[in-house]
Amino acid sequence: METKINQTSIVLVCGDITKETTDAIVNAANEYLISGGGVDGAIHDAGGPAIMAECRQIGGCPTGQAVITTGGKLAAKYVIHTVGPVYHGGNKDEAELLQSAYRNSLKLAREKKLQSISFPAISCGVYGYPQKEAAHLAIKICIEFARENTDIKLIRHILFNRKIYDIFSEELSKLV
Ligand code: AR6
Repeated sequence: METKINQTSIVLVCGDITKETTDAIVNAANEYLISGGGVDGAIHDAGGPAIMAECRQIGGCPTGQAVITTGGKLAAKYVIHTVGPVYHGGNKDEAELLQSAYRNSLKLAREKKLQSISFPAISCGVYGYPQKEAAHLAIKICIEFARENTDIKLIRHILFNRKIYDIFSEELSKLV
């Protein structure tokens, strides 16, 4: 599924983010930047140890913030590591922190003059965010960013299975 906001295409696909060829892929990391499971483990496995070495140098990343490393052996030149919130029921600023994770990743990509970026469904795995609400916020932030900034031409959301792809598609249809 695809839509265009100003000069930015927003695309949803089912797939594996480690195969993406956008300038950057986003990692759903943890605050310690220590490789865990899920998409984080897959990115470090595919990208090789250089990414972890850079993460150690950086030292950590607070929830809602983003940092950047090179892409190691990945096709993407950069990995933007962001930390989504752990979902604790919705009253712990989770929505604001999830939006910040998307917004700060996009800002970092813009600062680095990147033109394309791929996101996984941040916080939608181990961190337990309700997927429909997470999808709504993810798409909303990307649409807002595309309305205000024209430098990133392509934002891809890489959804790991059909179920979450359908959830993101429904939210995208509602928001455009
Ligand atoms: N490509 C795209 N999406 C993927 C891939 C992949 N290769 N692998 C998994 N997903 P999660 P979180 C999906 O748990 O909830 C890690 O241990 C997955 O199906 O990776 O933000 C970190 O170190 C789900 O829809 O991230 C943190 O400790 C989505 O990616 C913690 O997990 C996010 O699931 C972060 O948890």
